[in-house]
Amino acid sequence: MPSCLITGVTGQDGAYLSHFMLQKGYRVFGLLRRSASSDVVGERLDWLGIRDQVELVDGNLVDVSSLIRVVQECQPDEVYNLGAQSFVAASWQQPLLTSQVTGLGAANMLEALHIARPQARFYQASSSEMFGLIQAPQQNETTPFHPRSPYAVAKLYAHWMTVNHRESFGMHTSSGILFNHESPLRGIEFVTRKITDGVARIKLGLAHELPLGNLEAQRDWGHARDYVRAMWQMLQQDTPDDYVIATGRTTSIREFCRLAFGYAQLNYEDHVVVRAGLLRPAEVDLLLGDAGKAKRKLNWQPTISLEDMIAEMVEADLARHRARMRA
Ligand code: NDP
Ligand code: GDR
Repeated sequence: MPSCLITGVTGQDGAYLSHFMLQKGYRVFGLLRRSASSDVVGERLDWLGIRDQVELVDGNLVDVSSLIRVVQECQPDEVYNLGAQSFVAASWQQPLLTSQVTGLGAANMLEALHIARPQARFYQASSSEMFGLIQAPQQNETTPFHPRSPYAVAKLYAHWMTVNHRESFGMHTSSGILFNHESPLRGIEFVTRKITDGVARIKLGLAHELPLGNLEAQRDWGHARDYVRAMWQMLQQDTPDDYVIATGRTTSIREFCRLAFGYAQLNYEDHVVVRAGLLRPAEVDLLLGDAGKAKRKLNWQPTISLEDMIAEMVEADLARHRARMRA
């Protein structure tokens, strides 16, 4: 039975990837950092009905000794490094923590593998945020990077450490440069989920307003279910490499609002209010990915449209709030 270790297993992608890997017949280990609120840990795994099938092991990305121990214990064939302080806006408030977890954390995981299991295949969760102040209208693997936040700077370091372990030690390390991907399991602080949750609350009479920041930023949004498949596909290749994963369609936050409120027969203009406090010190105005390489080499393509994803997210948030109202 092949095995994998997933860091960030309690996050959006960790949950969907665990589900995907279990279906593929893997034994799935998930790195769990200690928390005082252990009763709510694993909510997303519960949502997907796989909480009991994922083997949780204690460790923290900032503690390399814990990673070495976990790797020695689990002897994984594949390691997916999804753990991060992943909220861009918070990275200006906590730049050093972000550097330690999102940047050095990846280096720690790579070193743990280098020491304890160099033959394991490694996936690094790189990000379209690394393109930042974009240097080409559509971004692919050859587009130069220009990070715009402490988060993106940390991701860029992790990305190059991944490339460097491949080039220096011949390790099978790949980096997926994933554009934004969402789902009903997206954290509530990210704009898509904040909007679909807001739509649900407004529709059910629990709120009237939805405060947002920059409505004109544009993102290339896909569905997390499609994107975790690409992670696995990358590690099945004989040769490790870097791949952009994106839909090739970009949409503004304003248009996302129009679609999400429209799905619930609401007009976003009646509810969305712009708050200056939610603007970022430096913005990434536009992201639009070209996943041509992934299509050619991995035969990967997205299958879920933005409209279908929005419908799924709004329905899930309506169901959550209805359940809370009944309780
Ligand atoms: P989430 O924010 O949902 O999940 C982050 C995960 O990292 C959580 O499981 C969290 O654990 C864990 N984590 C945080 N700090 C540590 C630590 N010190 N040690 C171990 N684990 C830690 O992120 P997503 O699932 O959305 O994203 C997965 C990865 O992909 C991240 O690295 C993100 O930066 C990257 N990415 C995401 C994209 C997206 O659009 N979703 C696009 C491109 C890249 P806990 O539950 O304890 O907080
Ligand atoms: P992003 O996602 O920064 O692209 O990073 P987020 O959803 O936070 O922001 C997207 C865009 O929406 C604008 N925006 C708001 N954002 C939030 N969170 N809240 C608001 O109220 C709001 N109003 C407008 C932002 O300014 C921004 O332009 C995500 C994360 O998952 C990263 O970890 C990942 O690497 C990238 O996607 C690709």
